Amino acid sequence: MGYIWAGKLIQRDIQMESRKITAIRAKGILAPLAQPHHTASGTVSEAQLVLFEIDCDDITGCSYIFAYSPLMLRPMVTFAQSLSDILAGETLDPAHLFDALQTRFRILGTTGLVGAVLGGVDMALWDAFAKSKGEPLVRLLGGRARPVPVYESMGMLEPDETARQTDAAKANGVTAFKVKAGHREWFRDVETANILRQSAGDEADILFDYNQAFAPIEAIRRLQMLEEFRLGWIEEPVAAADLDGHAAVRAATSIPVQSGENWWSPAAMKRAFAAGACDYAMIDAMRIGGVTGWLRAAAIADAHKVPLSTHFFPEVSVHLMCVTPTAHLIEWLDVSSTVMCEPLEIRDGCVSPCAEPGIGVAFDRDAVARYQVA
Ligand code: SMN
Ligand code: MG
Repeated sequence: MGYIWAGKLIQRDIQMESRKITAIRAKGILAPLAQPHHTASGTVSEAQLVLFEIDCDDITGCSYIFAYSPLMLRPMVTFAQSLSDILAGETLDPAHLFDALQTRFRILGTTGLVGAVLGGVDMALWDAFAKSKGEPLVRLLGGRARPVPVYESMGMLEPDETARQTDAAKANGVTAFKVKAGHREWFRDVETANILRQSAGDEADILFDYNQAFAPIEAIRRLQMLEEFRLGWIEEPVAAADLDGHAAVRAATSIPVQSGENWWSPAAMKRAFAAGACDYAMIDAMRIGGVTGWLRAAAIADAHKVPLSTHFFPEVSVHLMCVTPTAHLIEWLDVSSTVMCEPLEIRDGCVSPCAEPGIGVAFDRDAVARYQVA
């Protein structure tokens, strides 16, 4: 594309405008976690990741997704690689391609494996697009990079380990602390809230995550025993899809209800808000539809003035939080540093977007070779 300026034809760098997708590579990784992450609904004991590298002519977009089971790695890799049949030769237009892929898989459905992989593709395409413009994603989206406060996300731990991990995070400037709760015995939750409040301090934000473990009546019963600890939120007290159950819990407790990591689209957020399911929202960049889905969800959260936090994927999420009007807290739960060239780091309780072009995801080749299983 060219244009006339001052009587001369200025030949724009058409390369910038017309990069085409030329290859999609996906790898399945099983990497160690610092420790198993126990929740009321199961344990995550390894980092089961699918790494994406999408070549767009001379630029490669990178991203990763979380598979939640080693059994999902090979099917996700196979599906990701097969998308080159659809995407090869397409121009690098991430939002357009997101909508085209959503339409393509509408009858099948874009949740689960399909939704996860499409979210990873979207994040990689936006990484490539930002690189093609020479900008970190936050700048490409018209935002200003800034430190965003994190919440330390801990598993279901013994009291002394809860205290130790809280103290370590506090030393790094963190002021918000989440634990997985929903122990079999109700009094262990009370014990956990007590130790967390004592370790974190009176001013800190202490957060509970029940990971969908209870029926509304049991969640309400337990929360009545926790009111004194001033929890900042109770996350997924009942099944993620039980919006009326969330609303019932919300009506019965003064503790704000948090939900959203299991929303597979901005429309799912809209339905939750319409049902009065939550006071806060937290979205997962993979599940919500990558960067494209996030931007649309952030607009819905803004329209409802709902504070928006993140689930996993801090590297890309921190760029997006800088352009999220109701940005709240970024989850800090490390599942990616073992395969990153330059892992994201907390400074003074915050993380910041990368300064280099893209989303800040680049894989360590040796680590990938060490942990690749699919
Ligand atoms: C969570 C879910 C799945 C694996 C680890 C942690 C949790 C969270 O719900 O909010 O991080
Ligand atoms: Mg959670």
